[in-house]
Amino acid sequence: MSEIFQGIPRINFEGKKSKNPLSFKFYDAEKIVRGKPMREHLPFAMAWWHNMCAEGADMFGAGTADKSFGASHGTMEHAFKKADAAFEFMDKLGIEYFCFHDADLVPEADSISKTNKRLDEITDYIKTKMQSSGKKLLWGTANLFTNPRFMNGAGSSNSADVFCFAAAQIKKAIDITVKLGGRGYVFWGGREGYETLLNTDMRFELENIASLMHMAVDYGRSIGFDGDFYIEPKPKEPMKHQYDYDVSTAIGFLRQFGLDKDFKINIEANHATLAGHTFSHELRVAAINDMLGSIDANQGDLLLGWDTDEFPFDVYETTMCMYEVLKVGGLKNGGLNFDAKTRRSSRTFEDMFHAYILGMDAYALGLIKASALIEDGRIDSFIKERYASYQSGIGAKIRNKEATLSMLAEHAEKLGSPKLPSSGGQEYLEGIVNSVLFG
Ligand code: XLS
Ligand code: NI
Ligand code: NI
Repeated sequence: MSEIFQGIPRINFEGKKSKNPLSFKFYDAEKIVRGKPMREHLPFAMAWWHNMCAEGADMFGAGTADKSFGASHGTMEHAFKKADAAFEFMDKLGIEYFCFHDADLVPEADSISKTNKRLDEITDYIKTKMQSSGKKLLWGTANLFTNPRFMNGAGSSNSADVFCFAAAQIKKAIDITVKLGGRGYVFWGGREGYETLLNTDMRFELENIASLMHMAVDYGRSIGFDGDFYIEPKPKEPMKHQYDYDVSTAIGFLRQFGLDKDFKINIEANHATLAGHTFSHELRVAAINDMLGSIDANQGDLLLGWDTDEFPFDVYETTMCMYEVLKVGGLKNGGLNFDAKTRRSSRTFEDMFHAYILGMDAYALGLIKASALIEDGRIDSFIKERYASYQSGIGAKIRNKEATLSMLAEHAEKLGSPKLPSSGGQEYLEGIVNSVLFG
């Protein structure tokens, strides 16, 4: 098989002084951090859709990049070429995992059974490539938003036929995920949401989405899928309101419909900021609910109100992300999927490599710095001290659920006027972060 990314060598770690753009400055796969090699802390995944398919088209202009890989678009030959490109790409970068939608792998045929045959063919091929390269599938999913039939959503569609079509696609996407040993299956809401409440029965739609997810879980478990199902929250875009608005909303939904044992959350950095939260906030909400599953590791532009899916470079953000990940003891079945695309004018193959090197190095730095923050220990001890009034006396009674409202009122009466709480220390703590990052 001929080399696709000609002139691009295997990317090696050369250290922070290197000026070679095709080398890692911080990502050193085998380097041990907190007892584990970096590659285990950072299970990087390549997103098939942005990397192998997207050619830079946006709402205002056509594509600028050529990802035909020498084949014609819309053919199975192209599908195979994309697979060749994907494996060569992962190999050159030392990326262990990948993620896909069904529609990223093959062009859709005029019936679901013909599309499914194409999926069988391509996944046979991908499976052989996985066996010879050791690459693994992080998660699979179904694209239930691009085809016009999904204009009103999939599980939330007003058409029962469309609902069935979505079910058929999910069934096949779970089949191929299991066939390739995938560790996860994602539901990003796509068009599950509404444009106007005037035409929407919200309760009805939410119930239907939950039924579809229950059927997916039952089916997946029946064919031996023992990985995690994920919801990937996003507040808006393409719909005015997306039902899986943010982590809290998704967890509420999962608990309401009894799906919380099988599902975790796949958190995307750019979706967090679209929801008006920090990335860390979303990670923390998932973490405290034991729902931190996997991460779509991109970043947005705070001046743009949409999902720009940029490659992450902001080390402050990657540090705070890895801080949350280390605190929960790492991602179990999850990984760091670069659901990110190069900018429209970064149109060459070389740009794709620069982008992944940027993202992988940003996360390696984040890991190193987050680990240093934890070892430094000042933040942890500040937090412990901050809540010290609950360690004994009336505070301990509150924590142990031994207190009654009258007991507390009595305590308050004796106090006269309580002392003001201790300082929040924000500036002190921010200074610690900077000294660990740049000291
Ligand atoms: C879109 C989503 C999508 C999911 C997978 O905004 O991020 O790419 O990750 O369907
Ligand atoms: Ni996104
Ligand atoms: Ni995503």
